[in-house]
Amino acid sequence: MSEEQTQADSKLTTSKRRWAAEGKFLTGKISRPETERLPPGQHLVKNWPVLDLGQQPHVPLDSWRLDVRGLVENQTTWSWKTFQRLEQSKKVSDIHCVTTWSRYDNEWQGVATRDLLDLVMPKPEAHFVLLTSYDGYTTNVPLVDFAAEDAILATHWEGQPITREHGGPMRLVIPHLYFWKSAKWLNRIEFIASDQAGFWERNGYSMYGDPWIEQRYSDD
Ligand SMILES: Nc1nc2c(c(=O)[nH]1)N[C@H]1C(S)=C(S)[C@@H](COP(=O)(O)O)O[C@H]1N2
Ligand SMILES: [Mo]
Repeated sequence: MSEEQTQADSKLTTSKRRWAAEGKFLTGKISRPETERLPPGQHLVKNWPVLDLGQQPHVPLDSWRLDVRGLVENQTTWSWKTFQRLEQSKKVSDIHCVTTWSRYDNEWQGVATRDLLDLVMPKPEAHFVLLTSYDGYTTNVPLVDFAAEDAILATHWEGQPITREHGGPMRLVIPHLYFWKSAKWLNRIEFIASDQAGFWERNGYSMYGDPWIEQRYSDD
């Protein structure tokens, strides 16, 4: 059995595939971030649920790496030590999981994706980003969304190192898309010319994932 098949067999993964097939949670409403804070079909939580494929890799800091590859001027590998030397930013954002929970006012600290982009310099042909994590998870986003002003390669949440269950030592946060785009335990960022589906995107979920128009599933 492939690793992806093993991951895909967890109970939640099976349910999430079925929800995609049935269009579950779709309200047909549209709301706008300018006037409403909670996207359609979402409910607010105060705790922070853990969602993943069921394997939470332990990545010791001395073997942690971030590889940037593909269509960039400067392909780079950061170690934990060299990553800490990059400019540090703080961002506060709301997060929205496709399973319908949202959580407000999360304070993140780490490296703004824009600061990383300034260093690696995507080539003009680069239009999409494929993210790969230490648990084998993949997800895809357009480069412009990866480059959003509040997107961050986060090492801290509410002033504390991000715990292993939430994607530590480092995870991506792209708050304006459904949270499955925010890869935990991020290991590799590849810049590509045309869009390539990641794990959930091959399992019934949207290539883009805009919570404000309930873009949950593949054909929405
Ligand atoms: N590496 C990795 N990243 C992942 C996932 C995963 O299974 N593996 N799950 C995604 C999903 S579906 C969600 S909702 C969020 C959950 O993050 P949390 O567990 O910190 O709430 O992580 C996303 N990033
Ligand atoms: Mo999710």
